[in-house]
Amino acid sequence: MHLARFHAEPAIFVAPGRVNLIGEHTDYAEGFVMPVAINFATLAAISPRSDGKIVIWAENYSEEKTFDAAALPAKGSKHWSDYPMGVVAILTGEGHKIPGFSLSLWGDVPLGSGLSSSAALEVVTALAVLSLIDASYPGPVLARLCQRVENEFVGANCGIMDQFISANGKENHALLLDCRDLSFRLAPIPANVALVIANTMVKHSIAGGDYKTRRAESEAACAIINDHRGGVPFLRDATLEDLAKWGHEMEPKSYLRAKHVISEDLRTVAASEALLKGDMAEVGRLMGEAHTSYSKDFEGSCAEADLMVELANELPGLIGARLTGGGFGGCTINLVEQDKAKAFAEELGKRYEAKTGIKPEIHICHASGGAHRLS
Ligand code: GAF
Repeated sequence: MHLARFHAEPAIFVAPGRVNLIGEHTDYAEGFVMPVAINFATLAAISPRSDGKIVIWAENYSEEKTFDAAALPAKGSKHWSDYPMGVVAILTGEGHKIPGFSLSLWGDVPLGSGLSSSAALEVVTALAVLSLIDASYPGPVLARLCQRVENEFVGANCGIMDQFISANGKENHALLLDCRDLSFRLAPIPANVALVIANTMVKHSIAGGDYKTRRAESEAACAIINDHRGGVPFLRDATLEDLAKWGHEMEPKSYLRAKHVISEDLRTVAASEALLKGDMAEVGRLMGEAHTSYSKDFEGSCAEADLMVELANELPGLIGARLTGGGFGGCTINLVEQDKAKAFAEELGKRYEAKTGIKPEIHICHASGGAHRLS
């Protein structure tokens, strides 16, 4: 594809999407998350050009965009090219001189489904563009740069989770990340456990107002605790006792958002310990609690996702189910006994369609490695 279009042999890179097992809306509160890189990914093929242009072909949109490498846009324009061009802008801001190049992009991470197609696109572009100038960064630093693409160029106020797991995921493992210092530990996912991802087909976007509102509400609660006892710049530093003491001073919604975030951090660390011990029943139990908290206290779910979780809980083989990602739609993650996964996926799809009239996409996935060069 790249060779035929640009008449140049490319270097090829891949970066995965992700599913988060537990730890939702905790990353920007400097808390804990436990995502997994999945076998849906974005590929980038890159070759240098000598005319000073940046030409990007997006196979999924059948669209080509051309930019002048010497006159980069300063901000996004709500177009898919914001993600690759945001990477170029941030790397330029870091002092790299990025020459002209041709870039071909293709991906199978379902778009707008909460599986981090945008993070995969940023990370794969960063690897590709850095290869042009013989530069590289350690995975955690690369993730921070790509998060800045979202925050500073695209205008989405997200945390570090998605870029981090895309850059640093490990095959057959979940990654418990401390979003404060970016230290992490890997926990193996047992071979007899399948990751069944069920797309409600309700579109999800973190650029939308709900993500921002929830973040602001939880941060308002944090400010109240911090005013009382100091040392609480983020909800990561708050406790349930703090909430019990000062919750009555908070707007009711802020209180509930903070209750979710503080308790979610506790659940996420507990789930990682359970996973390390191979205690899958406990992991599943915590995922169930996390969904209830996400839905009832954080109000980050939607009727379709709640239904998908409820239906999953009726089926044989389920270990744990919850809505994954930024919320208000997208996918649920179901940990399912491997030998029951196929029947589980079929039955879940049927029952969901019967109740909603919507045909869901259900995928049996596995934990993949992080971003890397293919050739
Ligand atoms: C989205 C964001 F991009 C992440 O940073 C994270 O906040 C997540 O929503 C919610 O846990 O994926």
